[in-house]
Amino acid sequence: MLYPQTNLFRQVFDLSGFWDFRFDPQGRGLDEGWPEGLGETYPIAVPASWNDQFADERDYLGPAWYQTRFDLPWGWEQKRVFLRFGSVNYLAQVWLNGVFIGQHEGGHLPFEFEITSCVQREGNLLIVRVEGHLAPDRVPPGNVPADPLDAFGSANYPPTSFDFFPYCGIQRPVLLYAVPHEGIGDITVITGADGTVCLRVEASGQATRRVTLRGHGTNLAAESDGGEIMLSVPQPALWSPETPNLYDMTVELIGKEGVFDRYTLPVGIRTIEVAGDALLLNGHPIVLKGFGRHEDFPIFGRGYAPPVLIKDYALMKWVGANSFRTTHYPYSEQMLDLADRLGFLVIDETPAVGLFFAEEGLERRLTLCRQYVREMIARDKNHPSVIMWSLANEPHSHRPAAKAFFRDLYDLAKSLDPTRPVTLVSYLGLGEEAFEFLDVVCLNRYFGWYLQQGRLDEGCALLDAELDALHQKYPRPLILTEFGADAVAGHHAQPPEMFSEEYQAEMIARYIAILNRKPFIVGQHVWNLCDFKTGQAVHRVGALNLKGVFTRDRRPKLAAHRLRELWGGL
Ligand code: GCB
Repeated sequence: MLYPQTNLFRQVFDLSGFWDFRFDPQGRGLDEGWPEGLGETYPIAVPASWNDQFADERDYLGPAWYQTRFDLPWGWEQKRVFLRFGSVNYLAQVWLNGVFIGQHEGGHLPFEFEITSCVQREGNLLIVRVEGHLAPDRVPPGNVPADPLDAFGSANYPPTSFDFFPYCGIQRPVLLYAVPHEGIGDITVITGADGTVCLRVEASGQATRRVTLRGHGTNLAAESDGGEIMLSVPQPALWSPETPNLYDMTVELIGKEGVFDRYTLPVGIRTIEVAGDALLLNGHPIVLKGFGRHEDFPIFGRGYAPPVLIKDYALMKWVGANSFRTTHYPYSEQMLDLADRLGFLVIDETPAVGLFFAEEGLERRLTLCRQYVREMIARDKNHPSVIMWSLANEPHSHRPAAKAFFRDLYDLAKSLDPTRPVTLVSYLGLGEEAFEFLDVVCLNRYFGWYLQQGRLDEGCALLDAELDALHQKYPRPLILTEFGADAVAGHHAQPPEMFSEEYQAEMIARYIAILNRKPFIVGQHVWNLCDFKTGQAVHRVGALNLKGVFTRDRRPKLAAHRLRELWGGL
């Protein structure tokens, strides 16, 4: 799926701004004809979650309705016109000029509708109904009934099956874009460390495909009438965190009258593979140092907030990190563009967090997970920064159905992208049977926090032993994808005790010392880069998870300084 762009043949128009908004707690909108106009409304900023924009309604999860009007830019009558949503959480239903044009389930991934036949030159009325209820047969699930098999159920409020606030609304940009009637549909780029760049271009219409690749002293071109196109870059400037070299690639379609469509994208030449216990980037072992994170900021909620992205990269670089996981859903496309430019290694994760495997709703959850795997890979396959797909975070895999569920998703991911390792992130450890076929073992651990509370010696000894046991059972690279402790900024204790900055810093440093001793550990991701908003629960003071090494407004705690020493950000 290509991100819309503007050039001689294509054009993008961003509908971000203040839209009209209306809550619909009684669910009257459909009966009262709101698809044709909302009547009385209040202004709302788009994109941004709705929850923190008003004085009340923080916990209201929908339905709610959005409305905006637009005219077509000049010259678009000759084009195909699409409407594209970057992310709407959770269920979106869309009407244009009173006509229902489609719906999409699941946040954090883009969807689009062709509107060529129903868009007017002037006075278009766009209406979006959004609904974010938590339900056991949605992914991620919510309102999950207690399960006697694994003592799991939703206990917090709102009743999520995950530990972050279920922000709702239009959270990423809504774009209107125009492309030629015949043109480039999709591009897939696969690179080799020897400098081969292999391209698949999907296009409609009779055309020659011309590809040019420029940068780092190279200026190559190739043409083809279909099928794959191969380029070979002599002495390639490979992409890596230390040298995030990108080439400019341009794909053009040429017909009888000349060029009639063009698309440009940055290309990083690199390989990623698992070999024995190692994770190899361009044939060399790498160790991921970084974080789990959240798209989370006061007032914006989970809304796209460009300065926060820049700040978070600056903080990660300051600490010496080279990597992050898109916990627990795919991040904005802009975040990945920046990862390509700035040299970060990304584990890209689907929104499948907190899955459970009771019979009821299972088929539906699997269907949704398949959809997310497809949509994520279609969106992110061309980013050199993305080095691994994560199918899920902390599934409650106690029932036998879990293994077949993940086998299905693993095979799907591999069939769509045979070039990247596929994993899932587990808290079960030895009991996670999907590790039998996954390429990399990813584990979250909080010994010395949720267990062995206040007893770091005991916790660290357990961690040490478990990592070895896990590696013996599943001999492949292992990443500790989460570890950390809550710390109230400004709370200090000597000797360290839980919730003090000292305890958090010491726990993280002691974990890292253990990880550094084990050659099969190829990654250490601290939970979390920043404090973030959660639902209400006794263990979430102020409805915040305080495991950030930075506060929610991005100020360092002691642990950030300690990490900087350990990871060489100094
Ligand atoms: C986990 C989850 C993460 C939570 C974290 C915690 O294992 O993957 O979503 O926020 O623990 O702090 O409890």
